[in-house]
Amino acid sequence: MKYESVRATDPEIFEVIKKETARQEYTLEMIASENYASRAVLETMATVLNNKYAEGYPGRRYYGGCQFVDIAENLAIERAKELFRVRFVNVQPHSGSQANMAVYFALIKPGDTILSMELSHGGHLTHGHRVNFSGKLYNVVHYTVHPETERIDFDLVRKLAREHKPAIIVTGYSAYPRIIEWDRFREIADEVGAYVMADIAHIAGLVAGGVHPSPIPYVHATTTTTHKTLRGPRGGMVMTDYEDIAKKIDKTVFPGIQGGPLMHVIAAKAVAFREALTPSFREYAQQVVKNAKALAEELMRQGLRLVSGGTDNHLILVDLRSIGMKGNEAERILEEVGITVNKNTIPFDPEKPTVTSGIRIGTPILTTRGMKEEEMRQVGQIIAKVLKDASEENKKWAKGKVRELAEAFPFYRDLL
Ligand code: DSN
Repeated sequence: MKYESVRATDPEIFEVIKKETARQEYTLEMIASENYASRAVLETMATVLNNKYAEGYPGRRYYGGCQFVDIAENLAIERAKELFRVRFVNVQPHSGSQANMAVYFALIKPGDTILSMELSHGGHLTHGHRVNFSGKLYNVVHYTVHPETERIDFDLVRKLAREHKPAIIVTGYSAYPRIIEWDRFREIADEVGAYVMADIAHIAGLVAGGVHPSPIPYVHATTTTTHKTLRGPRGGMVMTDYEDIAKKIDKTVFPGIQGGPLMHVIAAKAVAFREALTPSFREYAQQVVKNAKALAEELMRQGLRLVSGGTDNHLILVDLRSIGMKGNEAERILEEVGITVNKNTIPFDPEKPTVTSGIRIGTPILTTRGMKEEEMRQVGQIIAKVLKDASEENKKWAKGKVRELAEAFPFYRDLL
């Protein structure tokens, strides 16, 4: 039996762990921002490294006894540098939001203008949404995708940049299925004297694996989470090739916005980066994209319209108006049959964010489980069939097919 101590101390939480492990094992998780971390990453987080205070940076801490956690943080930094071919890395941000906060606080002042993608077109709350600190502290101007191509509207980005003279242009998205042309952002930023920040939280694993161009040579600062396509522990990171910016970011992360770093998580980041430096991770990243393309093709073959007509990365945005359905309804039906996705606004969505006209589907987890194009075609058929006709008979069939696929690709079975 796993987790004996939790069971003895807290049977209720033990039950939660057991049920969530079974849920992840026996359903098809297709939330584009999630992944299944390796056993080594999970084990590292459940260690005594959790106990250590280490405010400061390796060799410059405010506490004694940091000699071993210093090794862990230095390993995380050096591996991240190698993985992303970058000169300076801060591995302490607790999350992607804090990584983004660190860049804003380091580079721009309250009241300055941020030029970023509209949330409903694939942006992120921390890219200036009014309910987020970024929208409250800064003047925010949004660009969108082009209404016809549904790809970044660079003419609009240039026009808005010239008009509003932003202090920073933000790129990198949470629901954009296409390659991002970093050089075009830098060209516009240089024209108006702005910084460029790339938030690669979603595609970090694809960048590391060489299947999406890296923003590092083009932007002033790159932020990421470490748990999405990168497949590490839940956390954030900031990277830059500029020494002066790196110094400002270090001071902003600590003591500016955070206290003690999560040393167990930083050590797990080091483990994940070591895994990501292997040839098998490059194969994984390639397969994530191949799988997304195979799934996209099948969904389109079944008559579902995809935003921008397909995908270049790990995610697909389905425009459910093509089958007369709303995002919240589709999310519920798919969850009922064991496929987890999230409702998502599509560009120029007429529906509220709690309803939406779309769903976002990602392939990182199924690829981690070992599934390939053939399984993606089957998943596409299941999704299309139940969404087009959610009859009891179809749902029963879909549940059976989902269970069969999940059982054929075990991942956390021995933890049950
Ligand atoms: N929650 C993440 C996502 O799902 O894309 C973004 O923070």
